[in-house]
Amino acid sequence: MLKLDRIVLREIRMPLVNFFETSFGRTYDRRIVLVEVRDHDGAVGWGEVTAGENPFYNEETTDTAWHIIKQFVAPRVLHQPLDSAGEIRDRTKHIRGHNMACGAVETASWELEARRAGQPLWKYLGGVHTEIACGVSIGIKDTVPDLLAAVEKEVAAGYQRIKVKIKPGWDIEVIAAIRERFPQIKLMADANSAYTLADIDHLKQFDRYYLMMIEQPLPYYDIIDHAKLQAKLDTPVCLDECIKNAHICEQAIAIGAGRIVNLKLGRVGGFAEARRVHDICQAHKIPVWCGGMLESGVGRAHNIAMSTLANFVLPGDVSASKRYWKQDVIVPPVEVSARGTITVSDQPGLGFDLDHKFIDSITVRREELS
Ligand code: OSB
Ligand code: MG
Repeated sequence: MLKLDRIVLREIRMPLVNFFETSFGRTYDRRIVLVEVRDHDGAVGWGEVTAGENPFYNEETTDTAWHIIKQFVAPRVLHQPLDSAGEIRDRTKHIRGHNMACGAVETASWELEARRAGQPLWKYLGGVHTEIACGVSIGIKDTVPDLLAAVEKEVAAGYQRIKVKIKPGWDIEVIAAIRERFPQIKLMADANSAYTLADIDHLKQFDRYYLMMIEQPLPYYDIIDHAKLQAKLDTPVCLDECIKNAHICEQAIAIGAGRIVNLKLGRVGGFAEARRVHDICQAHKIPVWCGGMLESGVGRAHNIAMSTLANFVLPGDVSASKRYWKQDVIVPPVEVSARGTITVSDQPGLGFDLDHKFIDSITVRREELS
């Protein structure tokens, strides 16, 4: 039984240590909504809205998430007897889109339940891996030498796989330059929907560089063109933006739209749906890995927990706090070993302590919903 009697929304501001650029733009500062849920016994759980500041990755933003949670999610989950956090996705299903807003309340509620059960969240979710493999996502840089230096630094730090962002004009030559310098590394490219099927001959050139995969080359609303592209490419296609739920995932697999799935907790609306996507992929022998959305420590801790599920078999975009933040909102920050792994914590819930004083100091807006 789960009965929530309060949701606290906080917007925090966190400057990134380095700007992060994708095919849809550059980010310097994050505006993140943290969600704290409390049940009628006073147990607490924390979640993070993984939406960006602008509606460029998907339709959501920091501000739309605040609005959706306050006006539509909170009234559907507060003071209602729920079997468990696993029911929240269904309770908010009638909200079209806005999975990240719904997911923040859902993941916070799972964290609350895990704490109440005295279990680490990863165990509570059914996770099996106790050490997870980490890669990094490197944004578009001003110059190729800047990018090569960034790759060099992350390889030296021990990260197991390097992902670079690409877009038209920053693609084949860039990958060729990385391959020339680093012939052995596990390398992949993420286009964030910057191409269309008309670019098929251009994209074919990636096959020369034995990439692990190319991520979301085509539009965010498409799976059919991805299937046409995959049929022509040797490089495996990995789907990110278009996998919004288990149903679409099943259809994408059925038509051969890709061979790998980047699973993002917020994009699918929380842990319950993420586990369904995970299970479908596992049943079809499609490997999954955990994507990132430049999360603060709260979202990062949730990503670590999710990555312990059995079919997370490829290195994820879950990396050390210090790559993003001078100071993180959790203690200790997320740290990555010299062999590019994160060892899970045995502490109940998130597995990290929240730095409440620091969170208060960077909070620009706070609202209690009850
Ligand atoms: O497509 O995976 C993506 C960041 C913001 C929006 C979309 C994406 C990303 C990343 C960053 O690749 C992953 C991370 O380091 O958090
Ligand atoms: Mg992506």
